[in-house]
Amino acid sequence: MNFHVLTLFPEMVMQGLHTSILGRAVSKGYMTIEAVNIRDYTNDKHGKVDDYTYGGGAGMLMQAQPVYDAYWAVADAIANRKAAEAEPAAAESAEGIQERNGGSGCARDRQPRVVYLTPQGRTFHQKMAEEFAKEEDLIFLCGHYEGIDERVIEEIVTDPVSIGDYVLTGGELPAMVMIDAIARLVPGVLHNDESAVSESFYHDLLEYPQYSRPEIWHEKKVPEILLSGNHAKVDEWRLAQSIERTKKLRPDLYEKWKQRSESECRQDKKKS
Ligand code: 6GU
Repeated sequence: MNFHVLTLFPEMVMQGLHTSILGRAVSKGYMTIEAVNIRDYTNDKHGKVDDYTYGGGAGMLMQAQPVYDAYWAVADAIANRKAAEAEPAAAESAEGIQERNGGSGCARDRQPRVVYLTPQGRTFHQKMAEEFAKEEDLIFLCGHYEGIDERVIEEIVTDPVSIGDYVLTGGELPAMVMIDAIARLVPGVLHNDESAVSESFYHDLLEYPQYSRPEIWHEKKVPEILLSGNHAKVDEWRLAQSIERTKKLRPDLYEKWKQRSESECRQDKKKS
């Protein structure tokens, strides 16, 4: 998986995403993260990337030209890489792939998805993370100031996404949130293959409580069943805890889970 982030603050994205688990995943080669500075692509001789909005109003808007050119630098690099992978000998001649949207070359199968971080987008959730995790390349477009000129958004964005109903100062943090959620689903990124599926939101249930040493802490004892060594009983207890927690803390998720398990139960009955 290759993450490409178009931003005015590349160092923020790179620092945030190269620590801990994601840092390890990058150095082991399970994924790449590149932050492209939109400012590097402006045609303005003073490096300007924003201007006042037509019609007036507070704040500055990111202009279309630098965003568009930064996008095409990334999209062309991806297309060239794919052409080189498909036919190593043709890598040189693939350099001129400039026919945008189409052309006869088989290497250019499809434009990569472009996620625009905006409070106006669809709200991000686990199922979307699972869908995005199937892509080979993902481009994230981070706006700042009052946003980006609508015309370039219309031309390049495939997926407007929000991370919740509150307002942030820019798209960098939301992009980092999304990349974290998507990256942990990429094979190899997490050490224990199990944990990607067993944690909260898999099957709409929250995770059960967990305990480590010591057995007694602040006069609180670890539940006896977890010390029993009976794996079937432990699994049963954990599922019951997950259900109870979800019902109490996230009644909305609990209803979803209940509906789903009831309908699965009916289907199983039909089959037998
Ligand atoms: Cl994706 N961007 C901004 N600026 N604010 C947000 C958001 C995104 N999602 C929630 N609030």
